[in-house]
Amino acid sequence: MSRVWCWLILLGLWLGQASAVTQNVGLQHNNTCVLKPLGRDQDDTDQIEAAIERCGHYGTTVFAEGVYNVTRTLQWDLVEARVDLHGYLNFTADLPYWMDPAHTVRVIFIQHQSSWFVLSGRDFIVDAHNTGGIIGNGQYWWDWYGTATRYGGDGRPVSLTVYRATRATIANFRIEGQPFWCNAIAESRDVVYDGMLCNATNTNPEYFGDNLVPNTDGIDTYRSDNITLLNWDMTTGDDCIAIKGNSTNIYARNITCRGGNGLAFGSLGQYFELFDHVENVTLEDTHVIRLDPQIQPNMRTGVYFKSWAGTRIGFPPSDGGGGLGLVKNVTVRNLRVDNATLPIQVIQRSNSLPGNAPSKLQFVNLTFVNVTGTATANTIVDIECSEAAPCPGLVFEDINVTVPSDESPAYICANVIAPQGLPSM
Ligand SMILES: *[C@@H]1O[C@H](CO)[C@@H](O)[C@H](O)[C@H]1NC(C)=O
Ligand SMILES: *[C@@H]1O[C@H](CO)[C@@H](O)[C@H](O)[C@H]1NC(C)=O
Ligand SMILES: *[C@@H]1O[C@H](CO)[C@@H](O)[C@H](O)[C@H]1NC(C)=O
Ligand SMILES: *[C@@H]1O[C@H](CO)[C@@H](O)[C@H](O)[C@H]1NC(C)=O
Ligand SMILES: *[C@@H]1O[C@H](CO)[C@@H](O)[C@H](O)[C@H]1NC(C)=O
Ligand SMILES: *[C@@H]1O[C@H](CO)[C@@H](O)[C@H](O)[C@H]1NC(C)=O
Ligand SMILES: *[C@@H]1O[C@H](CO)[C@@H](O)[C@H](O)[C@H]1NC(C)=O
Ligand SMILES: *[C@@H]1O[C@H](CO)[C@@H](O)[C@H](O)[C@H]1NC(C)=O
Ligand SMILES: *[C@@H]1O[C@H](CO)[C@@H](O)[C@H](O)[C@H]1NC(C)=O
Ligand SMILES: *[C@@H]1O[C@H](CO)[C@@H](O)[C@H](O)[C@H]1NC(C)=O
Ligand SMILES: *[C@@H]1O[C@H](CO)[C@@H](O)[C@H](O)[C@H]1NC(C)=O
Ligand SMILES: CC(=O)N[C@H]1CO[C@H](CO)[C@@H](O)[C@@H]1O
Repeated sequence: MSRVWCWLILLGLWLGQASAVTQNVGLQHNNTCVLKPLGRDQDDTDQIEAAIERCGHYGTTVFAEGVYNVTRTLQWDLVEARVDLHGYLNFTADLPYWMDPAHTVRVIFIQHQSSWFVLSGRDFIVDAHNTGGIIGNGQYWWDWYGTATRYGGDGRPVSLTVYRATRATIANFRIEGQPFWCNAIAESRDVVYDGMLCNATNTNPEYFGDNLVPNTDGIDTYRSDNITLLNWDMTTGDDCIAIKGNSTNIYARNITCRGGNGLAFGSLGQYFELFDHVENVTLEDTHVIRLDPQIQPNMRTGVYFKSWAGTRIGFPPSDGGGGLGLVKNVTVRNLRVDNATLPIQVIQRSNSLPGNAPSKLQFVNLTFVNVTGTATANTIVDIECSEAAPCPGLVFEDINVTVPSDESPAYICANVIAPQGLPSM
């Protein structure tokens, strides 16, 4: 017997449910599908697909609490729909299966990243109520690689990919143990994430003291406009938020980054044939926290901007460079760093070798307001813009970071165009 129960509910009840959310979801249909986990050793993938097929357009899908066994990719096309994901989608800990390129999808253009779960469509809400989301079985993946080098685009799947989505909300979502990037959003617009937890924490003592979890970025944004990130708690070994090419009108507030590389813009300029345009980004009330070094030794930057050099070396996904671009009007306000290595950085030579041409990708009008906390070294601001594209319009206001007591704070400013009346540096 099928464990998917679908039935029609009264319009009044539908309105009652819809009013609890902030988005305008249409009312053409009113299907509701309810699922519960099939239980031990059963595969839930079929019933999940059937429910989304039936209720993913103009309907509601309710997952009861519990753990759902997912054994292959999920691609949800949602239109004027709601999903209440009270439980967890457990993507099997079967690395050889997922690493077979035939078993994931490659909708993310940049670095040809792979995905096992893709949300697309328009006017939808996925609410995991802080009791559900994704189990990524990350420990299995991290142990598998151990300290071996990983490569971007090698097929490790992004946990939650939002692709070609418009007017969507993802709420109260938990991702436990992302093997690779926790989230990616690509080719989407008008999307709000409110409440997101990602946790890549190694618990295997064999690797204590190592960063076993590289590439476990909180989110990468690409070719997307008007994206809001609220109330995020990220434990990672890499970038907490990575704003990549053609991300515009991005707003983030109340973001906690535990371990990793902090807030990132980039890398940009990896594709020599593409222009990376980033404009209107505000990140506020962000907090970067160093973890126990046995668990995560890395807490590199508070916020940093990175571009590839002007010379291309190889091709993406792993290599590249030589791309043009413009990043303008970025505000980072109320950033607190707890023992970050370097609170603020601009660096334009990812992967660069001596003698490579300087980057022509330019950073313009970056504003830093109210940056507080502690740093583990004495350089608290390191701005190394490219001599081929010096940075105008940098503003620093209320920067108050404490350095180790026996040192005095230092600043590096290279290729910065000073405001009128002051000498450039
Ligand atoms: C998931 O489903 C597969 C296929 O039926 C099964 O072999 C496996 O034991 C299930 N896993 C869990 C955790 O139930
Ligand atoms: C998720 O599935 C894996 C097997 O793929 C299993 O080992 C693990 O216990 C499951 N997690 C939960 C919380 O059920
Ligand atoms: C940005 O997206 C939000 C959420 O979908 C929407 O309410 C808002 O109108 C959008 N802003 C613009 C300028 O389109
Ligand atoms: C992340 O997971 C680790 C290990 O399970 C746990 O100790 C830690 O409290 C979790 N962090 C958050 C913020 O939930
Ligand atoms: C910030 O986000 C966290 C979840 O990461 C939440 O628990 C907390 O209430 C939020 N704080 C504010 C002021 O909204
Ligand atoms: C960004 O948008 C511009 C203008 O539409 C386009 O020329 C460029 O190729 C895009 N870059 C990327 C990385 O998609
Ligand atoms: C800069 O971006 C912010 C939003 O992040 C916006 O409110 C402001 O109007 C933009 N300023 C300019 C000059 O475009
Ligand atoms: C940036 O914000 C300004 C002010 O709101 C707006 O005029 C401009 O169109 C925005 N830029 C982009 C790329 O959306
Ligand atoms: C930062 O380092 C200081 C000095 O080593 C230590 O006392 C403090 O607990 C650290 N804070 C965090 C959040 O790691
Ligand atoms: C500066 O940021 C901190 C949090 O990082 C906040 O508590 C404080 O109120 C902010 N100060 C101002 C003047 O906004
Ligand atoms: C940078 O900001 C200044 C002053 O706010 C403004 O005049 C200028 O047009 C901005 N530059 C760009 C490239 O947006
Ligand atoms: C009460 C109500 O609006 N019922 C509608 C539910 O949706 C079906 C189509 O899926 C309509 O035929 C009903 O009128």
